[in-house]
Amino acid sequence: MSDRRQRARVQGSWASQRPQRRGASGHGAASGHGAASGHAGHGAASGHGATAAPLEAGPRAGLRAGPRASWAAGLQRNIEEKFEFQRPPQLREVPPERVLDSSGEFEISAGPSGVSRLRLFHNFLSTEEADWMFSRLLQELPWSQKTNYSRGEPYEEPRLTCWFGDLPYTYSHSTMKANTQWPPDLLSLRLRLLSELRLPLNSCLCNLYRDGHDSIAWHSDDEAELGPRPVIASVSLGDTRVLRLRKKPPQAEGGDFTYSEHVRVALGHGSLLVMEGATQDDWQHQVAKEYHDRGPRVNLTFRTIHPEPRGHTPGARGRSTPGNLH
Ligand SMILES: O=C(O)CCC(=O)C(=O)O
Repeated sequence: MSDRRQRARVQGSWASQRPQRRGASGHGAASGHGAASGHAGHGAASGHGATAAPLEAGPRAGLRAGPRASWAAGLQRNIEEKFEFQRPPQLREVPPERVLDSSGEFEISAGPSGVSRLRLFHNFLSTEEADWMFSRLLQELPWSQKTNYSRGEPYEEPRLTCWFGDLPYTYSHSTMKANTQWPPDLLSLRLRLLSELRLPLNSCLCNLYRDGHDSIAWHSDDEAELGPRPVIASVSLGDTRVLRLRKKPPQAEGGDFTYSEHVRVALGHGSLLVMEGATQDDWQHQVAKEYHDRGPRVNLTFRTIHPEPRGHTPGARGRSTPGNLH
């Protein structure tokens, strides 16, 4: 018998074999098996038993029935295995990063601590205003490198900073002294923000990223002197850098940000980003180092510093990334 015909018969026997598994010895089965068993050298009746046995009695019966029946039984088992549906394990997906590229108001989360909101104004300053402000502030501000502390160890913050405000400001276990000598350009920008945003911004942390290697690590602006639900109004000048935000994971996840939501905003020359609501409670942000050329960038983060009821306690509540390493 040709191999093809033989396979057709074997398959036919399987087709009629199925009902028998519940105990019936149907005629269709007998005729099909008769032909197959004839080839194996048995009578019709024994042939029926021989092909039925491997299906019901396992591999030992297959041995009795000869190699072909055993092969058929093995194949039948494979077919049955194939049809067994197994639900794939539920894989937890990393949420895609949300990119904010147009000006507007964005609710980035809403939870027990409230709504976290970003407001982005790409052209808050005209190019002319931004160019003027950038060249003036780059030259005139008293930039210096701050020494921070992580687990008691000092490290140089990889950017230059200066501080303006009636009160001191402490972050990363190092204090910037009160400084009321506002340069006129910075003061006029603060007054413009006061009138346009109607926020009592009384202080400014100025940051200079000299090139792509300067950065600020993941943190929240959540120090005690910023009070509850701090608002940060951040004006950028110079080269574009990317600000990333990541949602703080629930406590049960033990500080693992793998599955946290992420938001990305490119902050260009003359842009204003306002972070408000629960953003500092529920999210962290960073400006990461970049490995291609970046020119200098000045970032002015206007904020409201509150007098602390029991006087200033440096680092009463710290930035929330342990170590805050860069
Ligand atoms: O440079 C920026 O855009 C962010 C600065 C910042 O997060 C900070 O100084 O707290």
